[in-house]
Amino acid sequence: MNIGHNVKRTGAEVLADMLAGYGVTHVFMVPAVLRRTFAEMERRTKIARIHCHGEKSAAYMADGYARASGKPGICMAQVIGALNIAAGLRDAYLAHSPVIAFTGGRDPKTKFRKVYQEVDDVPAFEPVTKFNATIDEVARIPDMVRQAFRVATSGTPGPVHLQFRGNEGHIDVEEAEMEALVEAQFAHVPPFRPAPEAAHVKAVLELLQKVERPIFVVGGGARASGAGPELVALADALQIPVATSLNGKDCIPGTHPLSIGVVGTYSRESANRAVNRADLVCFIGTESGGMTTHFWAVPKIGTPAIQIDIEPEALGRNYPLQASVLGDAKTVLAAMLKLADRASAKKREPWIKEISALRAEWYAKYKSALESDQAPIHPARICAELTRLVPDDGIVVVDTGHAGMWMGGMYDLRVPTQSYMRSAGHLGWAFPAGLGAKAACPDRPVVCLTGDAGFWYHIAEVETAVRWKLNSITVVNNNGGGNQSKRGFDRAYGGTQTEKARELWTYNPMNFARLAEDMGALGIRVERASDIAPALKRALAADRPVVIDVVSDIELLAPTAVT
Ligand SMILES: Cc1ncc(C[n+]2csc(CCOP(=O)(O)OP(=O)(O)O)c2C)c(N)n1
Ligand SMILES: [Mg+2]
Repeated sequence: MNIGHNVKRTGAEVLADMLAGYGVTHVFMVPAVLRRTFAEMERRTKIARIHCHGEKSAAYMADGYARASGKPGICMAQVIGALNIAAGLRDAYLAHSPVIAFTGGRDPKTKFRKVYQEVDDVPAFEPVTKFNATIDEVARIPDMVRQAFRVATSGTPGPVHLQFRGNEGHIDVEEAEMEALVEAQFAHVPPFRPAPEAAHVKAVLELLQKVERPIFVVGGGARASGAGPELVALADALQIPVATSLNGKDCIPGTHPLSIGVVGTYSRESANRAVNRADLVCFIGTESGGMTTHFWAVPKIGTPAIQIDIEPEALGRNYPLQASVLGDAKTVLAAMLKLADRASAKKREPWIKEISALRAEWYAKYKSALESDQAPIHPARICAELTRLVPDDGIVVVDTGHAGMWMGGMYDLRVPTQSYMRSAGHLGWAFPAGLGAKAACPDRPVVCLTGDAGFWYHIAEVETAVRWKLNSITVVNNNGGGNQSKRGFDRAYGGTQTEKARELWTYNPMNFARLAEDMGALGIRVERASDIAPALKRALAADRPVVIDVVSDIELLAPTAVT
């Protein structure tokens, strides 16, 4: 595929030109890898080379960049950092985020001779990538990099790993007859919008229109497709309520009367109740995995189901289906909307009344928590303040554990222009991912919510944020420990854990505002609930990265899923 022009170019020149050609604005890395490429980037491109404090956070930044922009995020490490990068790809893999990792790797001339720092890293990338390959000849850079972008973005998106020959990937200094090739279509998700079969659209629509209590369960596939507007239009037209997975939360604002919340394990009670009362569940762009279905209890296996997905293997994986549609979510929903029989909505009036009641019940049940002015602060109040104050173009980035539970359940997006991204399971993901999101979308406010245990993981990246003016706002729900572990240790001790057991999940008290200030960020310590709003307003107006350290109640546990 490489077209020779009798002009030799180095791998570094070609790689730098290709990345720029694909619209890459930032790469995230720890040296030393592809050094010549970095020199060429400086000479030939405007790409920012974000030098991080660890390869895992570099991978998380690339992931946040990708999820915020839909463009592949690039991270890099030399051979000794390769497994740190692999560890960081796991969340991107679970969340179907198009991250491309470049690492240095073994040279055939010296392998098996105990070369400094080397092990065979390639197998470790196998379970966390869609495509895991080596570049052993410099002339292969153009076609392999094109393939990396193609795989990362197409179908169900996901991570790709390319290992460049040489401890530091220094194959890039070699020359070959080759040119930089760019396929702009694969510079973003989705590169294709496969149209559905008309008969399948009709079948699914007929089933939805016939029943009285249908519900949409919408996931990250709909998010990647940008299907939110079509989803909301179809829900409105047919009067079908919408629950989302955590990954699909920003497909519909929480303020919409048909939005019933996040369903599954880290969920909102009203969503689980609604899904379990439905007479037909329509999965859209969701794997119907354990987290979204609370381990297949919501809905119960056997509930009539239909499914829309871009990946044929996903259709029917966990629930036997009455009908299914293969295609891009946005395209499929637009096709359904065109054919929708609005008159069929009438029979769902009682169902929609029930949905409204479930919504109202939920807000009434948690009103006191959402409005609590207790000290130490109630985490639900943090969520409510964020609902109120995240700007209309804000990107909210949320860690896992209790952060994911509180925000998944208690935070509402107010308008369709807000975005929501969450860790797919890794504690510590959110803060660096928020920096990546800010790199990708410098004009949008980025507000991250993390627990203190989550923040500790990559706290050094505050310095990176300051150095690169990645002015995100990080709200730390600081309760002095990883209190999601509290329930688990109570169980392990057969009821109530010993006082000594707290050493397993608590830390020394810490003032993160002060630490952040020392690294050059704006640090704001908040000890009273009424001070959260002024702190957020100040943060939104600041021209520095901000850490808001909210002192919260270690005894408060997020509500668990109902079935
Ligand atoms: C990489 C990784 N290791 C361990 C865990 C398990 N885990 C989930 S939540 C949690 C503690 C969370 O503590 P913190 O971030 O302070 O939030 P809190 O529960 O205190 O609100 C741990 C250790 C995980 N999710 N990811
Ligand atoms: Mg904590």
